Amino acid sequence: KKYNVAVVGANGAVGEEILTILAEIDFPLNKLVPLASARSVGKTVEFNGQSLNIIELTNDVFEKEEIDIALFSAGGSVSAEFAPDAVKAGAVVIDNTSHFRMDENVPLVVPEVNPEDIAKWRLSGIIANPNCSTIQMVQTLKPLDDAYDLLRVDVSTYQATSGAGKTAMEELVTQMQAFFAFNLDEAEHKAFNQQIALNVIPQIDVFTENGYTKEEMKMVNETTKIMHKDIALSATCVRVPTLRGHAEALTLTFDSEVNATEAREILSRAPNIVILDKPDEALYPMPATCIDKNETFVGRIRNDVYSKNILHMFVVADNLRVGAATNAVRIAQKWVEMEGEE
Ligand code: 11C
Repeated sequence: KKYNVAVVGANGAVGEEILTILAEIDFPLNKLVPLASARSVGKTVEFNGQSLNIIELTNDVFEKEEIDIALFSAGGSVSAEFAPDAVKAGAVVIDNTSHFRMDENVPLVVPEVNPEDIAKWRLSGIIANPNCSTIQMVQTLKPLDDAYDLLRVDVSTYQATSGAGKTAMEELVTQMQAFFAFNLDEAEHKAFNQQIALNVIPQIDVFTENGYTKEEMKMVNETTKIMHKDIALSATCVRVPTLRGHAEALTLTFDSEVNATEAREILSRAPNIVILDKPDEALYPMPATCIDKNETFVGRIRNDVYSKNILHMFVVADNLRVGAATNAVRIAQKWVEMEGEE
């Protein structure tokens, strides 16, 4: 069978990546329908060497276009309004926003970690894609939890501007240009509430009552849901002046003794993980080397100096791909596989 696939937010930072990945892989596609708001009608998107006209996102477009799979990445309020229309039209929705993630009738899936949860899609017609910083982390946690029983995660992130969309990337570039024109002090900031050029901002999203930001609490709550386990987790999420690629420093506490060499071995066999860990050759993961890649890169794996049950490591992935588009497309591929078996 071949499928009619809609991409909602097709000209956004994640939407464009979804189109690129669908063209790169052998997805059983009958037609691709790029959808966006009325503002984008008249624009085109590139798909597989062709220019496709953007079609307006309306309540009845999913039915009209006979959509089987709808990939949403146009913001939570757009998903809230239009995902039910797609479901009503018979499509499975794979939603990249945070809107439905913690809904108990919506599976939250990272295919390398909990692919079996995709089978619950019929409860609501929706499968949620986790937050970018959660995805690369749980891909790394899962094989280590299986081996050593993970108790606690302490994570600090170094998140790229593209996590906040195209305009946020532009804001960094514009501020750097202002710096070279000697007027950075006068440069505007809208996407971030502080200057991002030549700075780091220890705030992503708004603060909640407990002193953590929403981004930090997403990492806590989403990890528990995906891994089906109450792992103690504390996150400090930080925006850094890069364009693409989120980095994370992880401190992992296990119920048993761990050995960094053995952990490296285990991770090297894990799906879609690549080890870059030769410190004497200055080989470790960095945002600049993970752009456009569909794997998660892990390095600096080392034992704690004081406790035999603690490991430290550094994890980097392309937030627009692994953290969003690639994960969504991998969910779609698994869903197609499961549908084929029914
Ligand atoms: C960022 N992680 O880097 C955020 C963006 O819940 O899908 C992703 C927001 C989300 O700014």
